[in-house]
Amino acid sequence: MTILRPATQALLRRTANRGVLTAAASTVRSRARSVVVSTTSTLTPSRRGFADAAAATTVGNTSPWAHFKMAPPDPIIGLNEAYNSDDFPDKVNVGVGAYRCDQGMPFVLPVVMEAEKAIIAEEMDHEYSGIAGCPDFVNLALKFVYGDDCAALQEGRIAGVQTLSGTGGLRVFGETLATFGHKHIYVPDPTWGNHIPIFKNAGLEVRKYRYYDNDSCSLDFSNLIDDMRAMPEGSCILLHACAHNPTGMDPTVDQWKEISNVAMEKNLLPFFDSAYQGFASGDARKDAAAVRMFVEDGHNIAVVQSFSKNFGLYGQRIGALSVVAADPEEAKRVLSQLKVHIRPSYSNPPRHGARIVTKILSDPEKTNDFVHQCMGMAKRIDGMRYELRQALEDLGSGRSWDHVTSQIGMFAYSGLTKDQVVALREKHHIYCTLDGRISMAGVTSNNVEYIARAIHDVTGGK
Ligand code: KET
Repeated sequence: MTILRPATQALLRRTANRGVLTAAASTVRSRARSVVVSTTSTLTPSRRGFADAAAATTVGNTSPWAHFKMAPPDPIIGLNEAYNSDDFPDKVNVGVGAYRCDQGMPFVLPVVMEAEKAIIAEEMDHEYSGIAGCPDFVNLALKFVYGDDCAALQEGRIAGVQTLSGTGGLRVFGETLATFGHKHIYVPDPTWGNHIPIFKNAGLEVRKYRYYDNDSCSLDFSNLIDDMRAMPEGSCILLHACAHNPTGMDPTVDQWKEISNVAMEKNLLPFFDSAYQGFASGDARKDAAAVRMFVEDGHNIAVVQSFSKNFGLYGQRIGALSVVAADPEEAKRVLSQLKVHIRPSYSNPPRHGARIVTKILSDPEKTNDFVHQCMGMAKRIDGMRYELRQALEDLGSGRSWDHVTSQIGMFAYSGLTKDQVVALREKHHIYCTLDGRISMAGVTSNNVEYIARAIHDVTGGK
C-alpha cells in the first residue's frame, strides 16, 4: 500500500468535497498503482455523495464507476428494448405511445415529408437558434393551442419558448416553479409515469389528486374536486389538456368548467400538459378547448405542448412552453426567467423540428392537410378500439370492455393486473406497461385478433 503525501491528501479532500473525484483519482493513479483513500471521515454527511462513496473505495485500479448500481429499465421506453430483443415472429409492441400505420410501421405524415423536402431545397444554414428557439415557430405553436382569436395572445401577454418537446418543457417549467417559491406540484393519480421524476428532479415535491375510479373505469370527478378544494392556496396543479395518459378519460366541458371555477376560488396555478392535441377528438382545434376555456376564464395558466404525437415528430424533440401573464411587460419578465433556465441546461433548442412545424402551420393549405392526416391517425386508433372490444366480446369474455371504446386518445387503460400484463409479455410476447395501459396506436388489423385472444387467455375470460 502506498501512503499519500499530505499535499496529495489535501488535494483529494478538496476535490472530493467539491464532488469531483475523477481529476483527483487520475492524479493519484499517476503517482501510485493502489491507494487506499482515507478522506471519508473528514467529510460532513451533507457533503457525501458520489465523491464520498468513491473515496471510500480503493481507487488505484478501480473504476470510478465501480459503485454504480444497475438502474431499472424505464417503465415505458425500456419496453422497446425488451421488445426488440424478443425474436418471436408475432410479438406486439403496445408499450410506448408512438403511432403505427395499419401495417405496424412508423408513420411519417405526408405533409411532414413535403415540408422536409421544401426545407432541404431552401439550403438553410445550421446556426444556433436563440435561447427561446425559433420565434416564428413559437408564435405559430401558441396560435395552434390558444387559437388565433385569443385576446391574451393578441395583447402580447403570453410568454413562449421552444422546448425539447413536452418533456423538456415540463422540466423547464418545473425548475422555474421551484426557483420562484413553489415547493410542490399536484399531478393526477394516475398520470404519465415520467411526470413524477421530471418534477422531482426539478426540485418539487410531487403530490397526487384523485382522478380515476378503477371500479367504474371512469373519471373520479367528485374526489378530484374535493382534492382540489383541499390544496393549499396558490398550488400548481398539472392538468392533461386532452386524451389523459394513461386513462383516456377526460372531463366533460361542464366538468372542465367546474375545475376552472374551483381553481379560481383556490387561486391555483393550472399547468396544462398538451401532448395529444388532435388525438382526442381527431380535431386539433377542438382538443384545445380546455386550455382556451381557462384563458377566457382569466387564469394565468402555463402550457406545455408536444409535437411528437400529432405531427409524428417524436425524435425531433419539438415542443413549446408558454405562460399567460397579466400584461406584456410581465410576459417579458417571465420569458427572461425561462431563458435563464434554458441557457445553462442545453443552451438553445434544435432547429429541424421547428422548421417542419413552421412550414406546415404558416401555410393554410399544409395546415389543412395536417388536420386531415392527424384526424386519419385518430380515426384508425378509434377503429381499433371497436375491433378490440368486439373481438373480446366475440370470444365470450365475461368482463365488460365498454371502457376500451369510451376512452379516447392513444391509450386503453385496460384494467389488466400487473400479473396479467406479465403473462401477456411472457406467454404471448405482447408488451404493454405494467399498469395495464395498451397503446392503441400499436394495434392493427393484423394483430388485433391475436391481442384479444391473449387478453382473453390471461384474464381467464372473466
Ligand atoms: N406528456 C404526456 C402526457 C405524455 O404522454 C408524453 C409522452 C409526454 C408529455 C412527452 O412526450 P415528448 O415526446 O417529450 O413530447 N408519452 C409517451 C412517450 C414517453 O413515455 O416518453 C408515452 O407515454 O408512451
